[in-house]
Amino acid sequence: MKKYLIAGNWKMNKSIAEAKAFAVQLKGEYIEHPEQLVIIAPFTQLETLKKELSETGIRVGAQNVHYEKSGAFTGEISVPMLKELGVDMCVVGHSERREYFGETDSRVNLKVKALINAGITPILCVGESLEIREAGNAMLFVSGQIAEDLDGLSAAEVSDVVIAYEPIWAIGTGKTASPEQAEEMCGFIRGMVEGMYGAETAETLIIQYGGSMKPSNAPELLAKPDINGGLIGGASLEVDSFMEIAKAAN
Ligand code: 3PY
Repeated sequence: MKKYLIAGNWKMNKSIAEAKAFAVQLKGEYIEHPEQLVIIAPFTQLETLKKELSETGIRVGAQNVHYEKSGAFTGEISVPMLKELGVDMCVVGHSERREYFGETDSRVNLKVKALINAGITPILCVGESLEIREAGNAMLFVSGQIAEDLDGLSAAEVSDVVIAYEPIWAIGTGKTASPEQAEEMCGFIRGMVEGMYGAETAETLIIQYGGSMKPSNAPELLAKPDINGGLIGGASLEVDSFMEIAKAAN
């Protein structure tokens, strides 16, 4: 059976009360595969969401982490701090962090390693800008990101990583990659992982598409063989649209 992971990336949205209300409403839904769902929330909401969703099988993730365990890093949150809250997953290398906060591939690599060592699943985001795509270099660029971001990891460790392909030109622009464009890149990523880590790792790897996924385009995207789910921005903020996308994954 094809594996799916439907992740709602809330970005910098919602109060604690709003997060709780979302979780309460979500718990009222009939969810066939709760293990396929994860809410990626701001740090302030993680404890509430973990508590509210504890009996449901729905997982909770963070949007960023520091790779050092502790120290003089004002404003940062470490892997053990996430672990203490029972956080299951953590996004790393989202294009917004790369663009606005100077996140480099070498830092992404350190974060991926620190998360894997602690048993938290990294959702590693990669993706090209419009300029790079139009120059015909999208695959070259994405393969460079993946090679650096996964540098030094064993096949077993890579099996614990989720990769999210998020073309930058489809984030917050309302534009979505066509199902064919998304499948082409996700298939390319799987092929690359096969070349680096073997067929078994590549076959079981969860590769998500992200970038303006919504109820209207999710069924076609999620039907593609190499797309195992979505990293969903705006459409994950409401239970109804999040659930519509989740249902398209079955
Ligand atoms: C988007 O869909 O806008 C995202 O960036 C999801 O991570």
